Amino acid sequence: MRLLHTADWHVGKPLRGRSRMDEYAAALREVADIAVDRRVDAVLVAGDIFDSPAPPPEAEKLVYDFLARLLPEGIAAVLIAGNHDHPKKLGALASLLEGLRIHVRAEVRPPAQGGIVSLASRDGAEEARVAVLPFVPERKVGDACAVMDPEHTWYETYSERLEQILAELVKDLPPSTVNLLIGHLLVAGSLFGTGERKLHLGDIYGLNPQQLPSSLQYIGLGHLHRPQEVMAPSRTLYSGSLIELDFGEKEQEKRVVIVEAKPAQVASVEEVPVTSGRRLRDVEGTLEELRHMAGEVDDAFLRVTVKTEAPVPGLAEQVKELLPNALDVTVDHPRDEGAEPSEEESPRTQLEPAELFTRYYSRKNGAPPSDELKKLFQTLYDEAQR
Ligand SMILES: [Mn+2]
Repeated sequence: MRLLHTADWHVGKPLRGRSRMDEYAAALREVADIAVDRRVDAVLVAGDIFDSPAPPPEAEKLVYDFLARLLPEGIAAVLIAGNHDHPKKLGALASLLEGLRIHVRAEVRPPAQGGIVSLASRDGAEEARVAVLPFVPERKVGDACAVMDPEHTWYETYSERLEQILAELVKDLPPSTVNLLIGHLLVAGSLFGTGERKLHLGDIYGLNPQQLPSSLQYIGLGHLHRPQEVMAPSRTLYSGSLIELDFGEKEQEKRVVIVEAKPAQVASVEEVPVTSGRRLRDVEGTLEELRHMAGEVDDAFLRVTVKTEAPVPGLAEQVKELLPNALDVTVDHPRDEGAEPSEEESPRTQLEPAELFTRYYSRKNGAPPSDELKKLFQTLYDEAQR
């Protein structure tokens, strides 16, 4: 069996007010192309299909168009709900889609009632069983614990419950089929963001890798947006998200996982890059340096720090004109912290408001206000006094 594992599409999520629908459309086309080119038997989507419980119609259209593209190719699909998906909404079309070999699983179910999805390969010669673990809300376990246990045991109880659910799901899988799991959950020891920081159980509601089933050919996870392999008894990967969804994901290469699996063997995996999303970048420099950079940032969304010796009115606006994809502009200039006279020398209560304003402005911006600004302050102050 050949499968394509993807997750965390978050279709519809804007970035600082900018729509990214064209990027989601392009990325989903790219994934469908990969599925068709590689002749996979099924696409597995491990949760967070939509970004919001009430996704915009454009987002729904992109997802259903993606699924429609698989139909004539004979590619099946299994989709589970993540914490961002509304389980009832995602599940609304489930029985209709089931007949099209599109298996939507929005809530946890026992094996015989949808918890295990049986898939035949395109040629009908092979069979896979996919155990599904949609996101289990922390509070569902937490509420029950809250009445009896101290809070630190909640994490433990959550992981124990998930371990029990998983064991129950996979216990009767036959050794003659390709056995897989897709789940939307956190695994301790995984990396998140762009650094080397790892998640630890006790800080998160999740599982230790050893609590995942050990008898499967492959486990495809969703929830963490950074693609990575998890050191677990069965071969386990987070596919990561499709595009860099926010600046916490900058510099992450996005991808999907092609899984090649045979019964009773560890699956082999190949990670295929997905490059449709725009890059997210932090850039820094003087206005002059940024001007030179303008040609080489392509269409990346930018977080800009502009360096200046002293405050320049309208600097952020100038940067945004220069770099239209700057979503965030921070002005950075040296501040003279020691400039403020001590309280003893001149208690604030003895100073004129205009003088207080001048000191405040100087401390905040590293330079005194212009005469024009001082005059404006005085005018406003006088008006307010009337
Ligand atoms: Mn997610």
